[in-house]
Amino acid sequence: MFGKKKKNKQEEMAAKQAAEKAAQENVANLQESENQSASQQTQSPKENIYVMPDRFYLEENKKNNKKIFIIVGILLFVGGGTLIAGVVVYNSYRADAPPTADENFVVESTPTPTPDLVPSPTPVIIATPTPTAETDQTPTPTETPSSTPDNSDIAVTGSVDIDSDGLTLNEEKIYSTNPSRDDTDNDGFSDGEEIQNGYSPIEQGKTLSNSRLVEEYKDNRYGFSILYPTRWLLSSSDLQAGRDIVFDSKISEKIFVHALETNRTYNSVSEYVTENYPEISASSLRSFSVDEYSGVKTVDELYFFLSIDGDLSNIIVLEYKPVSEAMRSFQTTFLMMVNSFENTGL
Ligand SMILES: [Ca+2]
Ligand SMILES: [Ca+2]
Repeated sequence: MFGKKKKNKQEEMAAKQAAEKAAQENVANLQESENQSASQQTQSPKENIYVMPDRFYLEENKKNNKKIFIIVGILLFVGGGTLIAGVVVYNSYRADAPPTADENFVVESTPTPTPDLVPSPTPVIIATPTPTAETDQTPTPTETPSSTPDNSDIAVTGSVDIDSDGLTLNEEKIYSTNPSRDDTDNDGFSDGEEIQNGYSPIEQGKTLSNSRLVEEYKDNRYGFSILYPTRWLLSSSDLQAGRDIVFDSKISEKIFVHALETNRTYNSVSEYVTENYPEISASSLRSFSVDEYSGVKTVDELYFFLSIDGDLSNIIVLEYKPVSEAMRSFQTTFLMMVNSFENTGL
């Protein structure tokens, strides 16, 4: 009997323990379920936040897309409009500029001048050396004025004596005589005769030295004087042993007076000439004298060699250089100058 009771007690205890265990398990289950529900509760608000904004965002994006689309459309419309307007204006300008000609040729023709213009600087650079060549040539022109300008044509054409009075046209000009009248002052002597012998051909009974037609050159170093046309140019240059006086007609013909100091003794003027002027033959020399001077002249009357009283330490040479020996403009004038040659004394 007691065993049975014990057994029942044990069974009751076991049942109690089982019940307690079950209760604990329930509590644990409850807690677990509570935790789960709590976790579910904490997750659920997040889920709501994410889900709802997504829709909103989508709608907003749609709205933004719409806006962008409209703006782009407006921009395209405005841009396209201006582009079309620009094309229209450009075409109108192009239509105004070239008439009906092919535009392709017009466009091609415009670049062609540009290559032409590009080489043009190169000639300019080439042209710069040309001035230097001109400056190199400048001495040549400066030489021309120093000597008489070439009027040889005038000298030749003016060497004609139309009225046969002994004066050429060039001489009639410098003495103001009538080129078609042989005796301008009507005194019975021809114009050339009067000039050669020292008389004025335009005023009766007047000597040349008293007229305005000639000037007198006086040389105090060598003691002589000579007349020459007033319209001529006079220049002189000193030599190492002498002096050169140049009478320039300004039309390529000149008359020289060479006053020379001889450095050796000569027996005669002819000897001096043959030794110092090899181009002059002794047979062409003729004796000549004027005032106190005596000497020789060449037959063609281009040279006169003079000295005073056989004193051969000084010799005066009168020389005429015409453009051509056949056509001389101032032969009578040269003879006038020779005849006017005078010893003025030292
Ligand atoms: Ca004449
Ligand atoms: Ca006369």
